[in-house]
Amino acid sequence: MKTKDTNINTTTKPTWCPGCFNFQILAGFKSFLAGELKKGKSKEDFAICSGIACQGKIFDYVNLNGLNTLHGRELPTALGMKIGNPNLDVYAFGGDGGTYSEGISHLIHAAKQNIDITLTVHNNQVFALTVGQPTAVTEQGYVDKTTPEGVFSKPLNPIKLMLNSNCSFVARVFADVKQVEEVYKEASKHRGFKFIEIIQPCIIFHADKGYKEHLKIIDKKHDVHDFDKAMKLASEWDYDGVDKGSKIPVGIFYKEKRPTLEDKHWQLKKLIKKKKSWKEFKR
Ligand SMILES: Cc1ncc(C[n+]2csc(CCOP(=O)(O)OP(=O)(O)O)c2C)c(N)n1
Ligand code: SF4
Repeated sequence: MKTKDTNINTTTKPTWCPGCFNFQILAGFKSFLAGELKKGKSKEDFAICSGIACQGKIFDYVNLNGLNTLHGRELPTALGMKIGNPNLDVYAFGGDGGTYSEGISHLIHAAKQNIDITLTVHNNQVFALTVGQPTAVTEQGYVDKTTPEGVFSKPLNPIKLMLNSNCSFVARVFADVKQVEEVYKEASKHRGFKFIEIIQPCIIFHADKGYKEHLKIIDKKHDVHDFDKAMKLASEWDYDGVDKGSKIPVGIFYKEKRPTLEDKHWQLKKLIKKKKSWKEFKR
């Protein structure tokens, strides 16, 4: 049942560290949501899910239906929600630890199958909730108690990974409320798997390494449908720190219109077309 309730705030007091960049992501997402509700969507059109992590607490601070699921399993949960009700706009939130380590196979297959959901990865380059262990995207040389001699391997480049996994919407922004709101607005116009990575420094275990000063907003003239150009842009920053001349492209790298997983299943297609739930399903 749809209601006219537009309150997206909860009464839960955030337990993020004061100044944590997750607050910017939360504010950007809420601004976007408020805009959608103003345009006529209702809260029941949305569902969210997150896992166990610092970032996963976002679930507690947004008053929408959803699930706080297992660490790194946001995507299978989101897929279940989408299949359970294909008319929902499903937003999954993961950390770089959960998404690029424990959940990496889910990520690749969600992109490959072009499931019509939105994934936000809060990338602070560490497992923050468990006190700062390196993830697949931590820079070389990073030292913590588990890795006293420093990370020796090069970080994964998730933008390249997503492009190579046939992801149909690939974007990266910095944890700045305006950038976050804007990227959600753009993503909401796209049908298919929307990958949004947000560079989110963790002020306790992985503070901003100067990234903010090196951001390069992707030129409006960039052809978002050109795969090779997207790859070239993705190669401009390898997540391995910054030096004087470094540029970190932010914005939309790539977009492609192609059938979604839902399009491949006539039952789901029918429910979407008729805006019906499974309860009302007729052959
Ligand atoms: C399958 C599984 N592996 C590991 C853990 C322990 N664990 C819980 S939160 C967490 C760190 C989360 O890091 P990340 O996903 O990067 O998010 P952040 O806390 O940095 O926001 C870990 C390792 C778990 N709960 N379940
Ligand atoms: S540990 Fe880091 S990511 Fe977690 S709440 Fe504190 S600043 Fe944010």
